[in-house]
Amino acid sequence: MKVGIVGLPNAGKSTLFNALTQAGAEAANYPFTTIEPNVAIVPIRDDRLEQVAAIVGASELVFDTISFQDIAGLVAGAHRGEGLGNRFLGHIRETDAILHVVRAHSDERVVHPEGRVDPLHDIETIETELILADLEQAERRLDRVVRTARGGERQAIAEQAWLEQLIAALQAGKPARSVPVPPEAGDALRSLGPITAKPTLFVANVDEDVAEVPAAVAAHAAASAAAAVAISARVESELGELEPEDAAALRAELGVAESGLERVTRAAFELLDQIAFFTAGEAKPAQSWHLRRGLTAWHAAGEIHSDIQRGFVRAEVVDWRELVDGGGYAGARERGVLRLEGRDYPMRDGDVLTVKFTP
Ligand SMILES: Nc1nc2c(ncn2[C@@H]2O[C@H](COP(=O)(O)OP(=O)(O)OP(=O)(O)O)[C@@H](O)[C@H]2O)c(=O)[nH]1
Ligand SMILES: [Mg+2]
Repeated sequence: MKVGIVGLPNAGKSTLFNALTQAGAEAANYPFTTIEPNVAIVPIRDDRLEQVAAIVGASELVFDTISFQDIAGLVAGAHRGEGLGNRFLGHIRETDAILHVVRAHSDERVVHPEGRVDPLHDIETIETELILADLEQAERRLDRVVRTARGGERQAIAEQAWLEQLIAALQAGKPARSVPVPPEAGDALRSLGPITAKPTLFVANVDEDVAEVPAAVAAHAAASAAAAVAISARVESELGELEPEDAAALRAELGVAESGLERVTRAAFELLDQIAFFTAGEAKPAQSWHLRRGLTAWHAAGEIHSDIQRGFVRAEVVDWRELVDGGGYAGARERGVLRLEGRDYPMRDGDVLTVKFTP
């Protein structure tokens, strides 16, 4: 899962990025990778997988990962190349979701590019830039598609119609997600990658002693089918520098049970409608995976390996808690909680899956 971070300059993007990355590094003894200084792949630590691994005697833990891409702040005019932000907009076209950091803390020592703290206004500034950037991209794409459509190719004709509708919507200040792609247009959405079609998570960067998302931000998120969480980037980055036990103790004192990384990951899973499932065996790695809700054991097999999907015979499925309570696979089988399922079984969050396949 790839998440791109956007926001105004000084909103707290890099502070949050660093905190998320550190939290990932500390959450698991896992070599998180920094591909570039501003891209981090962070393990999604999952307590359930740890318990499953222990009960089946797995050799190691391999957590599913989430990647974050930090970009420079966007300013008004970014789509025309103002500031540094424009250069980075291209990087986030390939992400699955947008994490929009908005300043909501009142620390006067931190300069606000427009000299006042107004989260809703800031959100609108960024959203306008993203819409304009998508507009420019869509117009460029239309030029190309029109030529193919003239040749009478059906998919290009459908794509052209969609692009024209999309351009009109963007010009009216509406996000790309408001214009659904007709099935005849095939991969049009993926090839354009409009930023304003991506699911969005707002992170209100709040004062240390605030736990709630500002009302205006919450209302805006609700109106645009987005999610919102309140996080103090500063607190998270300070916690990230402590030993894990000390950080946990301090968190308990502050009354925030989950780390910023856990909250962001949970919100991203919900936003993208993903579930987690596990694979684990004795003396083998125990691993966590994600899958879109509603997809089947056959799709899950494909996540693990294309050969396993191709040779799919049946699935053995057990809920992680029942596996742990049963003391492992043998116990779970005795209790009758280890089920045989076919390829169409819809996977559930927390399922432990073993695929039987013919190589
Ligand atoms: N008081 C307070 N200061 C913060 C918080 N988060 C970030 N800051 C400060 O705000 C300043 C800007 O933070 P960055 O994380 O660099 O902001 P950014 O969004 O990455 O900015 P650009 O990269 O310029 O777009 C730094 O001095 C941070 O220490 C916070 O939660 N509380
Ligand atoms: Mg930054």
